[in-house]
Amino acid sequence: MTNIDRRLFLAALGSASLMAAAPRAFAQAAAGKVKPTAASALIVVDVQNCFTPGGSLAVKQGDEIVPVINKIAKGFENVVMTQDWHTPGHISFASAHPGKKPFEQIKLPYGQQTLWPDHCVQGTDGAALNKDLSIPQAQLVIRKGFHKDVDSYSAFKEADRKTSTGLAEYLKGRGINRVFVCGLATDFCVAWTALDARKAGFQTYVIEDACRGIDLNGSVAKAWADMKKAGVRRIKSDDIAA
Ligand code: VGL
Ligand code: ZN
Repeated sequence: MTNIDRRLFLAALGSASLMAAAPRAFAQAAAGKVKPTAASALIVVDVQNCFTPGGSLAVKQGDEIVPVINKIAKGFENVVMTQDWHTPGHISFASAHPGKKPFEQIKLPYGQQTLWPDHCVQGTDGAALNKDLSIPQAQLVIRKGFHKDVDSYSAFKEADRKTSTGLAEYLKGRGINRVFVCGLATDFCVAWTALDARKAGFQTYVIEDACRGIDLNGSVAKAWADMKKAGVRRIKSDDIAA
């Protein structure tokens, strides 16, 4: 048999006996679904009360991702969650800068900083994880943004772009080489986490229907463009094999 013959033969086999024998497995392979393994981790970013409707920095429809994430998480042995965890009077709060309003920008020693309403203050109800998240196997909750003078959108590196949260080291130490990122908000903590995951050498997927964005001046479109350029793979929850 030539290679072409073999391919035709296999294609014929696939559409007949193989599909009849194992329709589900075949459908998944054919659709190119990605299957989480023991070397994969799901990173659930900032699904906290402040970021869902009713919260102080509410992301539109932020609560709609909770059932989607719960469903995806069932396929993952390894799950890490993050929690934005600011000091009172944190440098990222507009209230810490007299005369400034939320969503304005300022220049800080480490670069440009968007100012936010007070949110996710350590130990408050707003900083708690959404009560409907149901991921009992989650192994680690990594808190970030707890240095008063430095913000941290990324789960890996603080906004000074130097200080590590320890997450890359943790994941690598556990033999994980592929991460799937979801949560809030697409254009800030999710995108920065995905971009830093790429920089740290992880194969990186972002699950678009398990994220929602804030969208300041086109920041969601820009985040997707930056992620694409960095080699982040954009998928939907349906692309993950159960
Ligand atoms: C976030 C703004 C400020 C986020 C956190 O989780 O995306 N955004 N702090
Ligand atoms: Zn924050």
